[in-house]
Amino acid sequence: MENYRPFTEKDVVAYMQSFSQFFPNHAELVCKEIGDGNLNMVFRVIDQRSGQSIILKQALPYPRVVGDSWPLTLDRVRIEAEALEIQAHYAPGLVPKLYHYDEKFALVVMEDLSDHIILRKSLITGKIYPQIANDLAEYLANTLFFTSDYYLKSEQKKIKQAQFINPEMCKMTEKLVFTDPYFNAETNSFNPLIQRHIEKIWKSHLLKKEIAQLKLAFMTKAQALIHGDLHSGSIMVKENSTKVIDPEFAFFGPMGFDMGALFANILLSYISQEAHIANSHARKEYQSWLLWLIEEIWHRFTEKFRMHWAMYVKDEIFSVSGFVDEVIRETLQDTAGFAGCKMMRRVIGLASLPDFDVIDDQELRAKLESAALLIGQYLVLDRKNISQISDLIAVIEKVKSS
Ligand code: SR1
Ligand code: MG
Repeated sequence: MENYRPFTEKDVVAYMQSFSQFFPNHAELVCKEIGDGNLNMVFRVIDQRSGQSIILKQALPYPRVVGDSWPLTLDRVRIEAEALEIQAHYAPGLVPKLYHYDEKFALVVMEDLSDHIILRKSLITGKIYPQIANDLAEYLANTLFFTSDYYLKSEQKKIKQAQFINPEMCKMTEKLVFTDPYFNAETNSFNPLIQRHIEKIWKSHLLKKEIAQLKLAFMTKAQALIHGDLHSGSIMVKENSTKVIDPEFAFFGPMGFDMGALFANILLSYISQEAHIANSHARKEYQSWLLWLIEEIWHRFTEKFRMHWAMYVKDEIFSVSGFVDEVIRETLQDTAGFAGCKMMRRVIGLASLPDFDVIDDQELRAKLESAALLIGQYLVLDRKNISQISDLIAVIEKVKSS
C-alpha cells in the first residue's frame, strides 16, 4: 500500500495529534505498544492531563509472530472495521466502539477497553462472569442470524458476501487449522513428549477424511458473516460487560465455526485447570462451571435464534415446519467438528496456547495436551451422532472416563 509504514510509539503520538476530535487541546499524549496477539501492533494512547485514552491497532504486512517471510494482506483492517460496524448494529454494546479507520496506514482507532481483561487470562485464573453466557449467546445469535439468508434478501446477502471476501485470512485458517496439524508440516510446533500421539493422528486416514469434510465446509458454506477467529483471546470481559474484539478474519462462512472456536477454547481451559487449580474440590467446581457455560451459551443461543426465526423468516420454503430444527442441529454438529479441529490445532500447530504454555511441569502438560487431542478427535469423529448439547458434553465425559 502506497505510503504505508509500520508506526513506532512516537509516530502514533504524532498521528493522534494530527486529529482534533480524539483528545482535548493541550493534551499530553503518552503511547505504549501493548499488543500480545499473533498478528498486529496494538498501541494505547493516554492523555496524561485528562486521563482520556484510545487504542490504535495497526496491521503489519505479515503476522507479527511469524515475521516478513509470510506476506499478509493489510486489507484485513478494512474487513475488521466493516465487520465491527455491522456487529455493533446487530449486537450493540457487545463490540468495541470504532472511532476511525485509515486505509492508507492500515489502522483503526477504537475504544480503550483497559478496564476489561482478555477472557483467556481470566479463565486461567479461575474467574466466573455471570453475564458472559447471555452476552455471547446474544452476540452469536444476532450477528449470525441477521447476516444470514434467513434474514437478508437474497441479493443483499450476496452483495455483503462480496464485501467480505477475505481470501488471505481464510487461507491462513485453511492451512493452520485444517491442513498443517494433520501432516508433518514445517509450521507445526508441539511438545516433543506427545510426538507419538501426534504421529497416530498423522496416520489416521479416517480422521483426515473427516477433517477434509470440515475444511470444505469452512471454504464453501457461506451461511453468515462470521467472526472467523472467536477464541477466548478475542473476547474481553469485566464484571458486567463482554466485548468481542478483532474480527479481521470475518467472512461469510459456517455459523458453527464461531461457536466451535469458542467451545474449543472453553474446553481447552477446562482441561488446563488440572495445572492451574491445585485444590481438587475448587477445580471440579470451576470445571463444572466451564461445561455449564458451554451448555448455557448453546441453550440461550438457540432460544434467541428461534425467536429471530419466528419473527423474521418470511421465505415460504424456509418457513416449513421443522426446518429451523434441522438448521440448529446441523449447526451443533458443525460446532462439534470445528471445535475438535480448533483444539487439535492449538496443540499441534503454529498458534500456541497460553493456557498450556504457562505449565512448567512438562509431563503434566503432555498429559493434558494428549487429553485435548483425544477430545478433539472424538468431537470430529462423533459429530454426526450429536443432536443436542448434552451429547457434546457427553463426549468430554467419555474421554475422561476412558
Ligand atoms: C500466525 S498465528 C495465526 C493464528 O492467530 C490467529 O489468532 C488465528 O487463529 C490464526 O490462525
Ligand atoms: Mg486476533
